[in-house]
Parts: sequence; structure tokens; C-alpha cells
Amino acid sequence: MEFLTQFEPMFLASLKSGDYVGFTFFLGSMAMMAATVFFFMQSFNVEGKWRDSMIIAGLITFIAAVHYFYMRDFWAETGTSPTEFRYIDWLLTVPLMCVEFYLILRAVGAKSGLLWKMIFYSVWMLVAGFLGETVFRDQSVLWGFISTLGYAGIVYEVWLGSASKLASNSNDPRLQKAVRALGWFLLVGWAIYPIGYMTIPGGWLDGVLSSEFLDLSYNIGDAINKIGFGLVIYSLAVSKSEAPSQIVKN
Ligand SMILES: *C/C=C(C)/C=C/C=C(C)/C=C/C1=C(C)CCCC1(C)C
Repeated sequence: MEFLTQFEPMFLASLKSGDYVGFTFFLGSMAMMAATVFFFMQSFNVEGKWRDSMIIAGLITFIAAVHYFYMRDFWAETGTSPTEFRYIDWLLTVPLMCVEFYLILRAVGAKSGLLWKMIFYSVWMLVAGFLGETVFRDQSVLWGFISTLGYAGIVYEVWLGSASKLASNSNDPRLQKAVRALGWFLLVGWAIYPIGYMTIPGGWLDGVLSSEFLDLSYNIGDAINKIGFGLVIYSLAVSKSEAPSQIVKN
């Protein structure tokens, strides 16, 4: 027992009552894990070419779940933002979300150029955001602006650019519906993150919202966007996989 007491701080992350940010870290890790199991299992229930999309949806929540285990302990131990873990997670998962777009649009003619363009925008967005939260924290507003250009590029591609054109030129209402739903996640769900970022000292919301709002909004944003994104892909994959057999049955 002495052994345990000695090492307690290494093994046990503490969650103090009233620590609602810590609460969302724990909730996030469980939600990501549960979603991962669901997406991986469902990959067996969809047709061949949709399997990749489901596996990637599962990889996105899996990578996030692992990072959440580290992040929640970091938060519980230090009470500060796990910025590095956060951005490593995003650097892996946001490009995978771009891959999801590419995979569902590939059948209607998407070229790999679209994929690389979206990955470029997202890496731009994340590197600038990371610099604004760390090295150039005093100029977080400037770096937040630079980051937002990358964000705007992604939103443009999906709402007005080649991704939206490919979807509307396809004669596939299910695909169009899915791309529109993912587009709303980009426009509304992803907009949660900059709100948290703006609570950095000197930011536009500094003093308006408490600084704890940063991790709170990132955690809520991650749960909504990573799991929501996967669910849109899942419902598209299921509806596409069921369609042919329904025709046969009728
Ligand atoms: C799964 C993780 C996702 C979907 C993360 C998305 C992150 C963003 C959309 C972050 C955007 C930011 C800005 C647009 C400006 C301020 C800096 C960021 C990085 C918070």
C-alpha cells in the first residue's frame, strides 16, 4: 500500500468537484471511445467502398480518444491547457476529416488536388492557431486572423468551391444531403473553436468569457464535430449500402 501511496500522483488523475472543464475532458474521452467502437463495428455492415469511410470515421475518434486520455490527466494534474496534445490530435484528425470529404466525392469525380488543397488549408489553420497559443501568445489576435484564412478556405471549398460543385453536379440527393450536413458542421460546429481561442489574454473575448472557456469550447467542439461528422458518414454509408438490396426486394 505504501507503494501505491508513493506513486499515487502518477496513476490517479484527480477530478475535483466543480471542475466542469475536467468533467468535459473525462466525458470527451468516453464519448470518443464509445463512438470508435460503434464506427468500427458498423464498418462491417456497409458495402465495400463505404468501409474505408467508416474506418476513417473510427480512426478520427480513436486518435481523439487516446489524446483525451492524456489531456484529461494533464488537466487534472496541472489545471492548465494541454495545448501540445490538443494540436497534435487536431493535426492528425482534421486532415482525416478532409480525407472523408474526398472519399465520398471520389465517386463523382473528385481529384486528389481537392484533397491536398483542403489538407493545406487545415494545416495552415492549425499551425497558425498553435503559434498564436504558444510562441506568439502576445499576438494571438493576429495569428487567430491568419488561422481564420485557412478556415475560410475550407468553408469556401465545401460551400462554393469544387467540393460543392461536384456534389451539386452529381445526380445523387443522398450525397448532396451529406455534403450539405458536413458543410454545416464546418460552418457552425467548427466556429465553436475560435470562440474559445478568443478568451486568450488580450483576445477579443478576454474578460467577457472566463479563460476556462478555451478548453470547454474545444472539448464541446470536438465531441460535436468528430462524432457528428462520423454519424453523417455513417448514415450516408448505410443508405447507400441498403439501396441496391431494396431494389432487388421490391
Ligand atoms: C477534431 C478537431 C477539429 C474539427 C478542430 C477544428 C479546429 C478549428 C476549426 C480551429 C480553428 C481556429 C481558428 C479558425 C482561429 C483561431 C485558432 C483556431 C485554431 C482555434
